[in-house]
Amino acid sequence: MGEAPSVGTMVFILGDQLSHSISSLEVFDPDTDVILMCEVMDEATYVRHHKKKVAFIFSAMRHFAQELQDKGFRVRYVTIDDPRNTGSFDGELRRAIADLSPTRIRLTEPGEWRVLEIIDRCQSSLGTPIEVIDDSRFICSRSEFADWAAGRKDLVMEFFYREMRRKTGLLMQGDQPVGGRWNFDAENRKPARPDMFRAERCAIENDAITREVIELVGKLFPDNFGELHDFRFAVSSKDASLIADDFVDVHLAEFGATQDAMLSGDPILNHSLLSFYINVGLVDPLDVCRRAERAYFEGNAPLNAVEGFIRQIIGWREYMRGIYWLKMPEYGDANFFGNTRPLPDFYWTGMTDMNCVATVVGETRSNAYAHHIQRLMVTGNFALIAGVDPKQVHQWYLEVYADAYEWVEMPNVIGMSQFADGGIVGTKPYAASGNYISRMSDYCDGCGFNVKERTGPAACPFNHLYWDFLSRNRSLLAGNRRLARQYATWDRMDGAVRRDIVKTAARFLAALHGY
Ligand code: FAD
Ligand code: DLZ
Ligand code: SF4
Repeated sequence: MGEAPSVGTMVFILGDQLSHSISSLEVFDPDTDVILMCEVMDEATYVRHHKKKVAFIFSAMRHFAQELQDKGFRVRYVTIDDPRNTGSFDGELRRAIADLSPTRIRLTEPGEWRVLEIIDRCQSSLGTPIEVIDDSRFICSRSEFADWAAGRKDLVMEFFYREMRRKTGLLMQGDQPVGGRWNFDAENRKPARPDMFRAERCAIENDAITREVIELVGKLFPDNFGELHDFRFAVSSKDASLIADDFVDVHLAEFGATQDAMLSGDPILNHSLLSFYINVGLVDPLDVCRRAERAYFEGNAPLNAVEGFIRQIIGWREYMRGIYWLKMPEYGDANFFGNTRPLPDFYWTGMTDMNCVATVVGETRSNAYAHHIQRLMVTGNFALIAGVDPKQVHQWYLEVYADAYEWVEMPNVIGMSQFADGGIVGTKPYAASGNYISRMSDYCDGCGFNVKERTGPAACPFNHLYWDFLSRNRSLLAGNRRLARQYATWDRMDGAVRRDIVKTAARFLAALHGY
């Protein structure tokens, strides 16, 4: 990486901007321009990320830098263990400016508010102009989302999704949805069965770069949550594309039917495992949607699966980003229920008799992954009905999942899962009793609690906490028409039973750290 004394534009590429088509590189001139990439302690420690998450990002960054160099681009790559590394984005920008004297800096807008603030501060302090440009990997720009949201009373995802279908033309016949309906979710709620179809996943071998990074992360972050062994992430766009192909060819057909199921010993089922790669830029979201659409038109996957998959990406994913940028920075402080309970220790240790929670935390520790329903209806649901401080819940999700970046994690946690935004993302809280988990999984079979009981020490905690949650938050939720049936059921219950439920929940919560 020989360095000439002065350059034209210095393109700053962040760890989640690993796309060859990233907008900051669109007008790159290999003769005069240089790329800056840096592994910095500030990013690696602003939360205590899962070890696999850090290893994945560093290895993917190093592979991307290598690919850029192979194209003949000049790259200044600063490793985390470089003794000259200042440990921060602004420090590395400052050092690179001192060494290279670029005339300007260009970068694609950062995904997170926090990083944009760092860049904004650099604008005034560095003395070199910084050009921040839109991230064209998203289908809907921040300003387009703001226009869509302007003047709307409710920001319902389903309507936004229809706009994205029209904009992309995905699964459209003229201006009508293929199959006559926009949404086939009703067909996507099949429970877990041990004999359900789950094909082998394609395996990725770690190369020398990845092995070196794994060792380094083990040394630098020994106390972070999570295990490093059995690291099987793709770290290049080539390998990530193989995973995308394998998903579309082999697993997509069953994706819809098993989307909400949970099964002991199988954390993946037919999920795509693509969020890591899409979020750092190794897989293009629109491209994988077009591949999925092709599978439908070629008769290789049913419409419910393909529509469901495409909706997650052009609907939910884009919508979450839009909400994040629309509502930040206040969004991070949202706490509709005023919850203050600390996050129980078992979110880290997995030491709880609740088999569902222990399973999901254990898989999260091993894989830095859990699928959507595990995140929403097990760990998220428990935190919600137990009244945990949403900020602590948010921080946990940001730390433990390898696909977690604040712009997508926060609206999923603060909004969808914890209803802390009071109903911007969701129309009602995703609170559920043990009955839901029992229906959708096999977790209850191996549990120390009884899912059929609502009161007493053996009762499934999700049962009494669910009713207790509704009861203690009645003044905030009673006006929600989607909860009218639940409140009517609560009111019909015998008074003694209701008192018993509240008492069982209080006892459980008082001893929470012992479970
Ligand atoms: P699949 O089930 O195969 O879905 C396909 C793709 O759709 C995903 O790869 C992802 O890109 C997209 N997608 C699906 N659901 C969502 C959603 N709700 N929001 C945004 N994109 C979605 N997703 C993240 O990428 N990062 C997070 O930090 C994150 N935190 C979450 C926290 C909670 C509490 C909840 C309920 C969901 C969270 N999600 C997050 C959304 C979703 O759970 C993950 O995207 C998904 O589990 C990733 O696994 P997959 O690639 O196998 O997804
Ligand atoms: C998440 C992360 C980590 C752990 N480390 C780095 C890093 O060392 N260098 C870098 O450029 N990016 C890293 N990232 C990703 C950034 O935090 C990411 O760009 C922001 O979260 C913005 O979305
Ligand atoms: Fe979870 Fe309750 Fe089932 Fe146990 S009985 S696995 S706590 S839902």
